[in-house]
Amino acid sequence: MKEKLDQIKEQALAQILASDTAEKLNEIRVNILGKKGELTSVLKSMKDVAPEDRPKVGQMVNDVRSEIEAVLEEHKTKMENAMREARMKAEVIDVTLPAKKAEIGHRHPNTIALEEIERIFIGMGYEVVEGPEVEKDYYNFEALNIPADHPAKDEQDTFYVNGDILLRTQTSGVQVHEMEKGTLPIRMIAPGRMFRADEVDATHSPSFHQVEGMVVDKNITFADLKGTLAEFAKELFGADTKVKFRPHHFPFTEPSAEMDVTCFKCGGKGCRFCKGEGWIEILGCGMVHPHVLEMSGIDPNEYSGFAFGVGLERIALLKYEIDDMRLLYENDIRFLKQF
Ligand code: 2NM
Repeated sequence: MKEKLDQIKEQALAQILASDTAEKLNEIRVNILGKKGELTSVLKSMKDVAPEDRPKVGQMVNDVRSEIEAVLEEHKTKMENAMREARMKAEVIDVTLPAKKAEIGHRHPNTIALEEIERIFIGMGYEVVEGPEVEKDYYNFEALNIPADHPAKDEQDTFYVNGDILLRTQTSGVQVHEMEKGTLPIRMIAPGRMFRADEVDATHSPSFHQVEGMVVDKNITFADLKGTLAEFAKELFGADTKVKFRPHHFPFTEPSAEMDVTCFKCGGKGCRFCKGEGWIEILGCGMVHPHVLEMSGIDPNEYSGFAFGVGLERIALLKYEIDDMRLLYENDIRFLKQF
């Protein structure tokens, strides 16, 4: 009996020391100490032991059991410690490593210019209004005094969804929508994207942005237009900026003009930046055509208005001295971060 117990013990200890996972240890525990385990079966065979020897044998079995349990427990603790240590080693943080930089973006030059323009007009009491990029022919052309056979429609007869619906070629439709609401007076700017069938080069793109503006009220005159746009130019390009208006033609305004500002590099003397002119063209403007007011339900005998349109990219290129419009559309963060 003693040999049998010793053999069980030796075998158990060898198995325990050789096992390297909690599962294996548990398996050993069940195989030896469990209900159907080897040691338990020795207890079950006690009936074959002489009654006077039973206490001694029982004591021997219990001793072996205790010893195996102790070694099991000890090995389990050792294994757990080793595992924890390995995990800690794997999780070590090297605080001397350079941190990962969070790459945050940068506002686009267009956005910076737009926010500046919005700030100026909001300061003068204007509302910022947006409208659809996909527009009806009526709002893009007809309501702006550009009927189907008008020569001005030719060059803007560009991206059509169908015969009646198109990608807007100007943001003026937003002004028409606003006039149709019939709430007067109107003081608004309409920034947004527009589309023309232009080839890509340093100064052209088939998709670009405009900020148009419009005021409609009683007794609005060309003097209001001049005062407002002169103030706008001073705010945008500096207090010393002077403006000049040259006659022009737009179908939706009468009279119409283009506005130049004194070159903010040379102050008007003429330099490379303004190509020796001293002046830089920045926007188109005019008094809203009476017929345009009328078509949108406003009585031109009671109300008058002025309107203007600025190319946003043109302002961004000028203000930040960027010499190629294509740079604005590449979204290279190294380029954008300069402004
Ligand atoms: C420009 C130039 C001149 C303009 C006119 C209107 C409206 F809706 F009142 F008729 N909106 N925008 C206008 C006038 C736009 O862009 C160069």
